[in-house]
Parts: sequence; structure tokens; C-alpha cells
Amino acid sequence: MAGAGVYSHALVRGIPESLAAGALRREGSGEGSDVNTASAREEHRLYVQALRDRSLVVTELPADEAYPDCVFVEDTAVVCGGTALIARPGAPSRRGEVTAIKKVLSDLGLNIVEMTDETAALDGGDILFTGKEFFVGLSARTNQRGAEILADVFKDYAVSKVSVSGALHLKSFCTMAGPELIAIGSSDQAQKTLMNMQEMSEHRYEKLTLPDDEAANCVYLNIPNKGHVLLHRTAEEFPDSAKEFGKLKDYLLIPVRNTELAKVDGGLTCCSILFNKTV
Ligand code: M3B
Repeated sequence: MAGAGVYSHALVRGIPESLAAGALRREGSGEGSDVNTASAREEHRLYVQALRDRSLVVTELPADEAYPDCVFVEDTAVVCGGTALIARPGAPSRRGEVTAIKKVLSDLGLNIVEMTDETAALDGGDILFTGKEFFVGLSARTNQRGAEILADVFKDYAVSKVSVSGALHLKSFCTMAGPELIAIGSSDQAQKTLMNMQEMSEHRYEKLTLPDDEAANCVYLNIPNKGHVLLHRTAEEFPDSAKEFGKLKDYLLIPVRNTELAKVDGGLTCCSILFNKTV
């Protein structure tokens, strides 16, 4: 992986029927609102189509009814520079999701490293790769041991830990939105976390502040000859944040609706593992 957003491949997975009743929810999350599975699948289809349209090679794994959260593949592996670190999801009910992911990433030619330490926990949603370094959110789902193992595996990069509370994952309120650009939500938690990250880093990043934390979870693609591409939440969902995205210059902006998976704490990055095989 050379820089943020440089990808040739994507791995996605279907939405099981079991998601609506069985997917984990943070306390108070999407309260009283049932997931409409048909709408969720339609939104997901458009998301996958947006990746395909940008000429990524997309592999789609079928859903597994035994794992209600299996569409959120981001949490199951961290891929960088030809190596896939298979995660050990912090939620015990999600651990089995990695088996199918490991097989397909291995079939795709990646070098597989497993996290066998039973004291380790790591969700990919807590891992922010900026293209230059890693930030690991220490959350209810990712612990010190998980972060240490990641640092061991991706030795070429600095790995800094930041504590995350009041949100599920680090990427619940921040992601990369450009080669040097961090998208960040406006909540105190988001702003504080960004300050911590900046203090630990030797690099200087630009920031894109979004009024809504949820909107700060966007997918940045840097595709040869296509320039900067950003999949972001729609104006209908987050009008104020969409206005901020609209100010980005020289970007192809692709609004993607994600109303249904959001009810079970899923954002745009959650639904794919993006990696580069052309290196
Ligand atoms: C979400 C899992 C939801 C489980 C992703 C990152 C931030 C907004 N019900 N997983 N990776 N979280 O998303």
C-alpha cells in the first residue's frame, strides 16, 4: 500500500437475514428502529457498485446466517503491503467471521498472519492507516495486545495508540479523506482524539471537519488516472456534512446512502476490506 486510498481490490460480503435481529448494537444505538433488510441490501448493492465503477476488482463473499454482523468485513482483517493480518474481533460472537475471510484473502494471494494470542482483541474498525503510519484505537473491541501484534506485523510503519471511548471504533468518527487529509467529526471525543493523534505523529495532516461524526466515516480512493474519489454519506442523511464534502476541490464525490446498516453501528468503511495488489 503506497499512500492512503491506493487500492486495486476490494473484499465485501453479503447481508444475512439474521442481521436485523442479531447484529450487535451499542447501547441506545438505532433504538427502536428496525433494519429493513431489503433496503439494507439495496444500499449495499449501490456501495459495491460504486467500488466496481472505480475499477476495483471486487470479490463478494456470500453472507453467513450464523454471523449477523458478517457484512462488516473491515473488522476481520488489516491488509497492508501484501500482508493480511487476520483480526481477533473483540466481540466473541464475531470471532468465527474470520475463517472465511482468511481463506479468501489467502486465495487472493496475500500473505496471511493470524492473531492466535487469546488475550488479544482487535477490530479493523479501530485501525486507521494514513499511508504513512497506523493509529490504533483502544476501545471496547481492541486492546493493547492487539495493537502490539499489529505493530509487530507491520514493522515498516509507526504504530500509535489512542484511546476511544464513547464510540464503537476509532473509525466511527475519523477516516482518511485524501492523501494527507483526515476527516474528523465535531464531537469533543472526535476532536480530542485527533489532537492526541497529531501530538504523537511526526507527519502533518490536513483536516476536514464534518459537523456529524458519522459522516466522517467515508471511503477515499486514489485511483490511477481517476484522481481523488470519495464515497460519503448523502445530503439527505447529513445535510451539513454533505455541504463540507461539496467544498472539496478536484474530487469525484459519490454520495452513498447507509441508513439501514447505520442502525447497527455500521459505516461506509465497515463494508469493505480495500487493498492494493499492484505493488
Ligand atoms: C461496525 C460493526 C457494527 C456491528 C466498523 C467502524 C466505524 C462507523 N454491529 N464496524 N468497522 N466500524 O463505523
